[in-house]
Amino acid sequence: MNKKIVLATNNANKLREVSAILAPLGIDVISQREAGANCDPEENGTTFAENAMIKAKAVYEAVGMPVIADDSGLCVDALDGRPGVYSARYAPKGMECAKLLDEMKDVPENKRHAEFRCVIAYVDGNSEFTFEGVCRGVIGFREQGENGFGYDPIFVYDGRTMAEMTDDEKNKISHRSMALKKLCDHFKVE
Ligand code: ITT
Repeated sequence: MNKKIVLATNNANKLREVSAILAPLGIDVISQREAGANCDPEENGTTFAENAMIKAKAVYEAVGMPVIADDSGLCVDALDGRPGVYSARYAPKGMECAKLLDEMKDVPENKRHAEFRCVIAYVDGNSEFTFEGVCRGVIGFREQGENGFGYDPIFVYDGRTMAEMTDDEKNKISHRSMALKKLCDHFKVE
């Protein structure tokens, strides 16, 4: 794999996490803005893979160098997988945890399982691939922790929310790191 890669995202938190995961492998992650792409394509797919591909292709068209995109979200068992691909649009930014906690206020502790899913799409003009990562946990009963973003304050993994973890701790177990590991395994990046 090319050691310089553009990340197709407007989400600064994803950029920080992906850069930190790939930097130790010698892969230099550039933001789409740094690469000169000002893209925000409509994510009208019905799956994480479709939406990840839409974003990767739009940025590849603009920059002409290898691109990865991340489409991700939270799938809650008790809500039949919602909010899923609509996670970013489920509530106004900063309100997503409160809304989900309210929707789940009557769901008992043993029925609060959920998973974060992430699909990384890779496009370089010759080939395109998608890689999926999953991280299972449970939805807590209140927001805890200050780190991370999105649903991290209510997603409990091994007794702590992702917002209570350092970036390094989250990056060891996250859906994003699992998907990126598959990408690296595919390209045999050491
Ligand atoms: P881009 O499309 O520009 O990459 P986005 O934030 O809109 O940025 P998505 O469409 O993939 O990205 O939506 C993902 C949403 O799912 C994100 O906004 C969060 O609400 C949630 N999410 C995904 N990964 C998460 C994580 O690691 N921790 C907490 N919430 C996460």
